[in-house]
Formats: sequence, C-alpha cells, structure tokens
Amino acid sequence: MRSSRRSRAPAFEAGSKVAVLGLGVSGEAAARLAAARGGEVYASDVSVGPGPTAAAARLRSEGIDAECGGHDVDRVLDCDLVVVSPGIDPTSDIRRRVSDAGVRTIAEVELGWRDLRSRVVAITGTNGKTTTTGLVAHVLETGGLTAVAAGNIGLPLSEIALQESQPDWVALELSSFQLADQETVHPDIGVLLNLSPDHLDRYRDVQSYYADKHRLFEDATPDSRWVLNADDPTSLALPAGADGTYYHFSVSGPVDRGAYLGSDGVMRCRLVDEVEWMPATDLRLLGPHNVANSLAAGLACAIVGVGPESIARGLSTFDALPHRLQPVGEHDGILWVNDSKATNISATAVALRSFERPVVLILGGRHKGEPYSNLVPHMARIRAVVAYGEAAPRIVSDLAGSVDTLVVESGIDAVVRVARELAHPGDVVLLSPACSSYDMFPNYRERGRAFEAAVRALPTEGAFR
Ligand code: UMA
Repeated sequence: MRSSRRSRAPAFEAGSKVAVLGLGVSGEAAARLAAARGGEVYASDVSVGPGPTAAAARLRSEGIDAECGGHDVDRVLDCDLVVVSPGIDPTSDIRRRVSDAGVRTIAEVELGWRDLRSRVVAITGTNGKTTTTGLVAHVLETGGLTAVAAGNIGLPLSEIALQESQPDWVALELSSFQLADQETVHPDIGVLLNLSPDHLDRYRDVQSYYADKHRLFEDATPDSRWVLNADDPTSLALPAGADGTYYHFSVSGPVDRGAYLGSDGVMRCRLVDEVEWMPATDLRLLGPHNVANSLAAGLACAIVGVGPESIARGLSTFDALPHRLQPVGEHDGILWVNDSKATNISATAVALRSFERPVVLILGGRHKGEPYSNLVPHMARIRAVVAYGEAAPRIVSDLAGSVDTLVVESGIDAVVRVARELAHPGDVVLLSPACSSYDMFPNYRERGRAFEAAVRALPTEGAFR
C-alpha cells in the first residue's frame, strides 16, 4: 500500500518545560525522548519502589532531572506540557490538579508518535490485542519487511521514536488508557478486534470505556484502512462512519472484502480475488478466538501487501505469547495452562470456550467490577473453581449454586496444590483469573511466572512434558 506518512509537528517547542508523570517503562522512555528533543524535563513518580528508583537513577546519570517518592506539584503545574504514563488514573490527585490548572496533557504514545517515521498498524479492542500485535509483527517480518511490536505489549513507542534507524512498520498495541490522552495518532491501518466491558474499576461505566476506544478513529483520513470484526456488532458500530476504507474478518462465513473462516475450516482472504491461506488447524495457537485474531492479523498484513504464502507461513509459525493460554506442560494426564493475562470476565470466558476437556478453573486476584456470574453460561465443562486473593469472597457468592467453588487463603503454591487434588487425568487446570494481579503481584507476568514455578514444583509420577 502507499504510505500515508506526513511530517508531524513536534509535541512541544525546544526549551519548553516538560513534566513526565510516572517512571515505569513509558515514563522513562518519554523522559529520554523529551530531553533529546530539547525539552527541559522534570520526571517524577509517587513510588519509591525498585523499578522507579532505578529508572530515576538512570535518567539522572544522563543529565535528566528525575525523582521518586512524590510529584513536586508546583514544578509540574509550572510546565508547558505534561506527558502521562497510561497507568495513572485520570482521577488521581496529580492528574486532577494538572487538569484544573489547564496544563496540556498528552499520552506517552502521542509523544512517540510525533517522532515516528515507521508506518503503523494499530491494534485495539478488549481481548486479543497483544497476541494480534505479536502476530502482525511476525507476519510482516515473514513477508520480508522490518517490523517491531510496540505499545501496550511492553515496548514504549517513545523508545522506537528515539532510534536512528526505525523499522518499516510498527505493530502498535493501544489500550484505552493510551488512546484517552492521544491527540493526533492516526494509524495507516487500524484494527478493532472486539469490545466487551473491562476496566470498570477505572471507568464510571462501559460507555466511557468505549468512548476512549473510539479515539482510535478520531483523526481518520480518507487514506485510513480499518479492519473490523464482522461477528461483533458492538465494535462494528464504534467507528460511526469515520473516514477511510473498511475491511472485515469473520469466523462465521464469507465477507465482501476481508478475511474469513470457510465452513471447510480453511482461512481465506478476499481483497481483489479470493485466495486461500491455510486450514485453521495449522495454527499453533489454542482456541477459536485465536482463529479470529489470526484472521485480523493476516488481513492487516494483506492490506500492507504481504502475499498469501508469507501470511500462511507467518500465521502457522507463531507460538502463544507467554501468559496467554500458554500450555505450561502436561503430566499425570493433566494439562496445565497459564492464561494469567486474562484480567477480565470476557477473556476468561474466551479461554473456557477453548477446551473440550473438563476444566479446573483458578479465579482470583483484585476485583475489577464485573460479576463472576457472567461466567456461568461458559462453565458447562467446569469440574471445580479454585478462588483466591481479594476477590475470593465475591467469586464464591457470585457462583453459589452454579459450580463447586473452593477458597484457598494462602499463596499461589497452595492454589496449585489444591487444583492438582481436584483435577482428574484428562482434565485441564486453567489459570485464567478474570481479575487484575495487583493484590498479590506487581503485574500479570509475575503472577503467571509464579503459577508456572508452582506447577513445575509439583511432585509427579511421570515425566513433565
Ligand atoms: N504513578 C505515579 N503517580 C500516580 C500513580 C502512579 O507516579 O499518581 C506511577 C507508579 O508508581 C508507577 C508508574 O506510575 O511507577 C506506572 O505507570 P504505568 O502503569 O503506566 O507503567 P508502565 O511501566 O509505563 O506500563 C505502561 C502500561 N501499563 C498500564 O497501562 C497499566 C503497560 O501495559 C505497557 O506495556 C507499557 O506502558 C508500555 O507501553 C500493561 C497493562 O497492564 C501491560 N496494560 C493494561 C492492560 O493490558 O489491561 C491497559
């Protein structure tokens, strides 16, 4: 496809005072980029934890003013621009004060966007974003292009923007938190996978969450290309007529322009002529939702101009990302699966639909607002639920009368031992918690690692495969 790259105005004039809020990976990268572009940077973090402390020390060693243990509010309000990390809630004290003072605030991703020369496939939606982002980068590379996966997947866009030599394409995962504070981000190709309630601990209602997702379409141009899910009416309606060309993907039958799963199980694409990609059974990823993610990713790459053979090769050589329906191994006839990234009800529902075998489901962590009773329609194959963490009492009351639920009050090792006792040979034990990890872990990755370590430490009769 032709490039729609435009020269972009810098986010601020050299010599401006720029405050960076948060010193996680986004804040550290943003502070470095803002300083490299001539900003007088003040970066700060409320925490004195090891991560922000180390980031502040690295920045100071490069001559950038950075501190932990609080935000100097007067200094922040004296700035011309505030760059905010996505995890900082808009209702937090510092963000309210910045907003009341009328200081311009942008997302880290907006700062990176202004200096990005690569073309962009942006991926958003409630579930499947990270896998689809990884797939897009992998298929583009299989097609001979240079591509990097960035954004919410873990690599801040500002880090790529600082590089001398940038890739042909960036597969950019965008969360609603990042979209909320974007100003001018408009991808060459935008993918909206699906929409369902999430983050109700941060949004006052689901409409406010969808409104932030809609910001993907706000700067659409006639050159924009949109990849939408023909099987999901809610996300199909979201662009509301935004400029650009629309393509669709579907697992339930042919589409006019896009990619679909045929009734014979073969994945096909129709842009001009219809081409076959591959049987869906050739995917290494588990579950029907990953057929949809693969159709979306393949379609975005077909629009870029990648040929059908490369698309099939790329899709069929992509392994599950860590913590996303990732098989840990099978022993004594029990398959252990790490789906720690499932931090909401709909992600756990999707995981439950991925197995034909009986499932012992591990649920728990910090509650995010949606009732667990919404899982009941997906629980036909559940043998038992093991509930743990802060959300355990709520899980027990929401599932009462529907499924056997046991509460484990100690750590993840005990949770795994109880799940092992409940499982029979032939079962799956699935960690798909439907909650955030923050009651017990710094993030979902640490939770997934702890689960895997506990599984590997179990005494076994046979070898662990
Ligand atoms: N902080 C303050 N002041 C406050 C509140 C918090 O300074 O008032 C500090 C915290 O102490 C912490 C920092 O802000 O040190 C946290 O910022 P952050 O949560 O934005 O962390 P980053 O490391 O920059 O990670 C962010 C994304 N995190 C979130 O959106 C919560 C990462 O997505 C993303 O990979 C990374 O930027 C790179 O773009 C993670 C995520 O969980 C994976 N995303 C959510 C999800 O997928 O559901 C949206």
